[in-house]
Amino acid sequence: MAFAKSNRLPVGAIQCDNTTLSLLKANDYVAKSIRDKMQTQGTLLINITSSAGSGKTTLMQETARRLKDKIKMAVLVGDLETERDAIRIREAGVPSTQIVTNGVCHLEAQMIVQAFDHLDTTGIDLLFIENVGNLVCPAAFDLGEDYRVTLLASTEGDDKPKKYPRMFLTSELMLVSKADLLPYIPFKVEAAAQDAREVNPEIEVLTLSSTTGEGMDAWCEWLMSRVEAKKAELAEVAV
Ligand SMILES: Nc1nc2c(ncn2[C@@H]2O[C@H](COP(=O)(O)OP(=O)(O)OP(=O)(O)O)[C@@H](O)[C@H]2O)c(=O)[nH]1
Ligand SMILES: [Mg+2]
Repeated sequence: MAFAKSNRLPVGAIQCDNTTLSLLKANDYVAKSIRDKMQTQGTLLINITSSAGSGKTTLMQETARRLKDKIKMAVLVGDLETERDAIRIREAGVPSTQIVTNGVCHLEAQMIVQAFDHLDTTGIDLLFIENVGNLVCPAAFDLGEDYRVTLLASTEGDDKPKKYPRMFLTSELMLVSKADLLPYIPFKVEAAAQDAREVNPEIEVLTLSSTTGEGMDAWCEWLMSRVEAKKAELAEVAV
């Protein structure tokens, strides 16, 4: 019986994954190319995810103010519309390029590659990607990052890690943000941390406030130790 046209292969053809059938598989190939580029440059790449309004851009601004004189930092930031977040981050003193997704609810690896045409990452020690604000679809797309860091604001409720498990399963660090509001709302950090660890036993948890600066030193130390580790990897490869 003859095969359907879509299944016919010429004799001797190279067998490859049919990426046209799988968006996520295609995304993985592009993500690998980003990971390889960052590895070659010794750039630490961090994907920042959270619900809308959990404090990602404010955290980028405060992190920039603390680290911009110590290391070279840059931020790619995704939103459905407007350049507002990139403008805020540039005002904090680091290069930032806005990726406008025109309604797409997450960033994809191919969008990051396109953004590289507008942001030169050569010599950058720490590149952040601020993802589109939601805990659902950004979880599925690898952007070639070394670490995924998810903010959970105290105002969102401590029940979210179990309700949006994939995001917490794929994150290395959960940041409980807006800690300055904890005295006023019924959010239990330990309950959120326990749920996150039940989803992902490896996840680390830090609590911070970009407004008061509480926990910012521990966050910056977490970052700097990983920037140094990435540089050490590069030096090892060069030997
Ligand atoms: N009380 C308090 N408010 C904060 C803190 N961090 C951010 N905010 C406020 O929360 C609101 C949203 O902050 P953004 O940094 O814009 O949040 P975002 O996650 O970047 O938002 P999207 O990019 O739209 O998803 C702003 O009004 C901030 O001033 C914090 O640590 N404490
Ligand atoms: Mg933002």
